[in-house]
Amino acid sequence: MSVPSRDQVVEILERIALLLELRGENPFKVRAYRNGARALELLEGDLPSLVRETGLEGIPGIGEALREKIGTLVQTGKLPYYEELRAHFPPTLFELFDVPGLGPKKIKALYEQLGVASADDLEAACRSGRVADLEGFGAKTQEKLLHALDLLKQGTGRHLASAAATAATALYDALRAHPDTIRLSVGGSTRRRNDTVHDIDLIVSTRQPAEISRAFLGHPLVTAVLAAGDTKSSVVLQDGLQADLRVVTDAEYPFALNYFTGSKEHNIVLRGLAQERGWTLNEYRLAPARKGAPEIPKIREESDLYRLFGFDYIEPELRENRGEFEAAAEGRLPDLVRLENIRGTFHCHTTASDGRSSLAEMASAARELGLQYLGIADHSKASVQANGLDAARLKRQVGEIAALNSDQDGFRVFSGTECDILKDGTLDFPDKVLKQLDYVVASIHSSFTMDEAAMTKRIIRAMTNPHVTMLGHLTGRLLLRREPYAVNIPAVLEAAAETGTLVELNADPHRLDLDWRWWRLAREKGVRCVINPDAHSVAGLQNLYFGIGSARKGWLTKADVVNCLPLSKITGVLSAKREGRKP
Ligand code: DGT
Ligand code: CA
Ligand code: ZN
Repeated sequence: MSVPSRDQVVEILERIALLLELRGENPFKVRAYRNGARALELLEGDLPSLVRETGLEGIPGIGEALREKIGTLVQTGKLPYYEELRAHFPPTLFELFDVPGLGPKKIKALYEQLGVASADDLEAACRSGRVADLEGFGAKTQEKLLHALDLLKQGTGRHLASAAATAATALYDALRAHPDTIRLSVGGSTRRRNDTVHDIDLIVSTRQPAEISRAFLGHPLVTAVLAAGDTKSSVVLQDGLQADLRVVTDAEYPFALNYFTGSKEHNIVLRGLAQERGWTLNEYRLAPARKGAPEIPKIREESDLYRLFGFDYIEPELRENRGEFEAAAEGRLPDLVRLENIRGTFHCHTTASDGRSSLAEMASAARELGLQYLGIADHSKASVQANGLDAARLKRQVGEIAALNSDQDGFRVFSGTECDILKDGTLDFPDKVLKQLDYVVASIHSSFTMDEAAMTKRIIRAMTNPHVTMLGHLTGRLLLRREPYAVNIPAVLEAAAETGTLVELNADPHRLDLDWRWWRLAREKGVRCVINPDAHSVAGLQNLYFGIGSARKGWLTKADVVNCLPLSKITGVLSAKREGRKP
């Protein structure tokens, strides 16, 4: 059984509310589900343990009927009440939930007044202009919806790395525990730590292929079987992710692992090198292709394969045919940064703005993770939608942080802000406010549609402020949802190097911004990276894992990432720009 995450339970409650509304049920009942969803979002602690220990008793906003349903969901992974309710509607209706800008109210209007029950219906209705005529919509909304649908289509079948990682880990753990598994690995784009994933690949070696395949097909995450065989099985998981399992003998394993890790471009180069020597390389073996071909030594591991061709071991993240072979041949592959190297992090939110965990909770969670420092950067006042802090509230927070630090030893909380960059490139706080902080993250949260020259100028102007320590999520992209805004990235990197501004690798799996492809250029220009989780809760600190994946894909080492520095060294980095030094 797989335990649904809190977000999934919240989403199901939202869906129940909408379905009840569409069925014309009692508005109080509808509201009970919506309120329940809100209450659950705000609840602190781990949901399954809360259910186990308290049965969710006595929580405002969650009545008895809801308690029971949430309990069933959390304990069994299923809710018959919801399944039954859902059966009354076209299954495509839920596609509308994935369209950015559509909430339950708008979905109800579209469904009831225009009969829109799928993403395709919505597109047709927008194209015919009927959506604009609906009350509460208008031409502008219609246009935005069309654009959102377009983005969704491009992303069809792709999933965030975080969704893939969760599912891949569950499948991996189940197969790892199987007595017939010899060797096992996740492969494909998940192993290469790409930011989005089409499907999950798993590679296993065994003497009992039928047993292993049966275990895979029977996994509770599996909702449909696309193919079932002794060498390859394909399934669809909850959330629509697809997963492929390749079952091989242990002798074949290093070849299968290497092939199904990819990338395709990387594989093609290796296969070409094999051909040059008179061998053929495929997913099962390396074999002589002609008489008199050189003898092939025993290959037990992937590293043996690389060594055979004169390469150092190439980490999966680098296997994109972007120079890794040349570097591996010359012994100059970077020693990639690892999660354990991170000593602290910046750009975290608390309940003071739009976070869900308090300052004290964030600090103790960071400590528990073994970090030496944590930077708090709540939103500034221009981000009204995120309950941004004004100067007075910020000042109070600085006081709270000072008090918190007074009884910590060896751990420090830094006071910062995620300060909005206004339209003209000035900052949302005057220098006299920024000066009181340990550091400043400057980010764009408004006026996304400027042209490239104006946007570039805006960002560069913000970086010339000596108090701006780091630039937050440089392009503003939301993976699979929102394109980056138009900005000249090399020019911004140039200015970052010149002004001594750090550039964030925002580790939120929705962002992973700046994209991994830019970090080699950034490094060449002398820009230093800071990996930030943009955490909005204690759980959000785990985002660091995804940031590390992108940093590794970007060839970054521990020395390139400032938050690998210990507490004793990081303070000097934070104050460098203000003091006219390079960080
Ligand atoms: P994605 O799209 O996120 O699933 O990306 P991958 O890289 O996981 O791609 P996938 O699942 O289609 O295939 C897994 C690996 O198998 C891929 O990284 C390289 C290998 N592969 C797949 N098709 C080909 C091919 O036509 N030629 C070669 N040389 N390798 C292939
Ligand atoms: Ca794949
Ligand atoms: Zn932000």
